[in-house]
Amino acid sequence: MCSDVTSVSAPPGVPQSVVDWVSEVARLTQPDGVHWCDGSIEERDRLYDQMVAGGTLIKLNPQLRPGCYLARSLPSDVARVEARTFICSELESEAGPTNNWAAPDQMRQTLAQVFSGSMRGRTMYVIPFSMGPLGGDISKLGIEITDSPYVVVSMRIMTRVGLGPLAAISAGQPWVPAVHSVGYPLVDGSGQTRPDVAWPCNEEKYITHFPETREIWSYGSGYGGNALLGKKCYALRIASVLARDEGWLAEHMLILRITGPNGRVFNLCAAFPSACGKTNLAMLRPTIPGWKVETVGDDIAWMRPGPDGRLHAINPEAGFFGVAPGTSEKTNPTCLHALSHDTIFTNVGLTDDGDVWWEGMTDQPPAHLIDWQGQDWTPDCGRVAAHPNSRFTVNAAQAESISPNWEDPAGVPVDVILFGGRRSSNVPLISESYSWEHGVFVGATVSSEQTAAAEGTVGDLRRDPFAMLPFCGYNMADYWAHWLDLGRTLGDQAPRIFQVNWFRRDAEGNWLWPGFGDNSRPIEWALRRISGEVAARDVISGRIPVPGDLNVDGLDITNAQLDALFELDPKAWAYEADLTQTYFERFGDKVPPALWDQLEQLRQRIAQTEAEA
Ligand code: GTP
Ligand code: SPV
Ligand code: MN
Repeated sequence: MCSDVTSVSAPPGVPQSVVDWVSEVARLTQPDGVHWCDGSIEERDRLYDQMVAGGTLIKLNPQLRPGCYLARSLPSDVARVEARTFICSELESEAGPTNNWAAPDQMRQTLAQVFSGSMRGRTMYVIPFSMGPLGGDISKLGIEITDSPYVVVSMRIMTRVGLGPLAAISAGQPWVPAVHSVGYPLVDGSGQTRPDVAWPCNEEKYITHFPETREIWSYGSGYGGNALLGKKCYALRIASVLARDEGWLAEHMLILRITGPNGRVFNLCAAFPSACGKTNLAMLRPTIPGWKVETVGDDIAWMRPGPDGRLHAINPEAGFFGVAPGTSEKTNPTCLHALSHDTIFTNVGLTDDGDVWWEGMTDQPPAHLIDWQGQDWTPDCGRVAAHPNSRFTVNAAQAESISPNWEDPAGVPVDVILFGGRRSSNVPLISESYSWEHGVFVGATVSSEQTAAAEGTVGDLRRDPFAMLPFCGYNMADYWAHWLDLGRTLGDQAPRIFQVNWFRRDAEGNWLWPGFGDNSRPIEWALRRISGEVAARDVISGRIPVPGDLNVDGLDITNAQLDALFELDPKAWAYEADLTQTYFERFGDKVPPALWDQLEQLRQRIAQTEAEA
């Protein structure tokens, strides 16, 4: 058992403050030993072998998926747990009405209890990591302590881990501490042992953030954003607080680079809620000639005003933790190809020849496979083969679309920002915001149909401002004010803002828009707007294409369908405006006056449209 400082045996040069923190966590959690991760391939392969031997991972057929593994989690641990996610600021008002708040002192007591002895019988891994290219001006450091080897190998794909980040920390750079335990000790307080299980976790879960002291403590889950603490916990919840204090933005956005037919390059960021198409858009293959797309990031953007006065974005991550179902040669070939080797799959189906399969991967499902819960599966068995939130973990460099600029520490200058969500009605295919303030209003009022990325009822419409509902580390209304402030700083150098909706349906429930590669078409229109090449029509939601300007060449779409994609019903919009008012009222006097003003202007546009009808 690890009860004294010396047994932590840190590598040479690690500052005493780091050693003290690791020792303190070891004293609390009482692991059998401490392993400082160096990030090497040997270390990774040792952990893979160990997890295969222990049943956590299944090695896939090396002929079909070299370097690939399958993990199956427990059915109770398949997604982020928003109800168990807490912002522990000193003041409840700091967390705001959209976050679960807990008093920091009280949460510390709870954590001290649940973490006490939680790593008994296990190894405690210390993972130094960098979010963003190591040493970059926008990048930041952290150390995750975890008792899950699955987390170690996943963090190695998703972030930059090991000796480089440890050296930067040792040189005195600031870092964020993040402690994770699956909460399944193998030895109890009286020394009784129990065998390990394939997916250790605990029914009791706490995903906690301390914004004032910039700490993360996560207990009870081994899955995704609950456990890979560099991702949502650090790069969004804690980073959004840092960003507010330091004048930048930490966003739930993909980043892509588009080169137009005349060689002009645009950089685009887009915020869509979880499982609403960021990974797909990040690897867009345009169906219109002359446009080329490169991927910079698929989930998170850190954006800062640069020396040129423009907003510059980096992808703080190094990998993709993406939704598997629906990924196919038709929808996202680039992504599918990236998954051909060196990928960890979680909760997908296992075919009889040792490959993976999920709903939507092929038109013809395999005749038999083992489903995500380890049971025999046939196409007619009435169950899904892959969990709807099953995911792949893959290094970003494996995408053939990855941009040569993706690791530029200075980031890429952002020309355009999209806000979107899943809306079967009301929200048009694309519309341009009238101003930065209007764009912030559009971002603040995004609502979207719930997906399987978190617990809850799939399909329920919920507000998801800036796609940040589960990820903003402070009061959402203050976050809106921060966006407005940043707009004033950027002035006429600010990116142009558009709202998009790929998910509109007709009366029979069919998609009105083909989506995927064809999303290049509305984006082309947005870029032509920025270049001043096309006019627009001013409508309720913003500026939409003049008929004929949206490129639908070669597309099998009727004029009636196009009209339906842009239909704006003033009555439905008036109803939504009322809902927005009620929504804003939840934030009391924190709502920036500029957003109330935007609501008033929206109501005027609705009234004007009704009067003209
Ligand atoms: P997180 O990783 O949870 O933040 O999600 P994400 O936004 O990266 O989601 P992703 O790109 O993985 O999309 C998830 C789902 O959206 C998949 O089932 C896709 O098939 C579906 N999807 C993506 N783009 C489109 C589109 O243009 N049209 C339609 N109809 N579905 C889409
Ligand atoms: C999301 O839910 O938005 C994700 C997956 O990107 S997770 O990392 O689990 O948060
Ligand atoms: Mn996400």
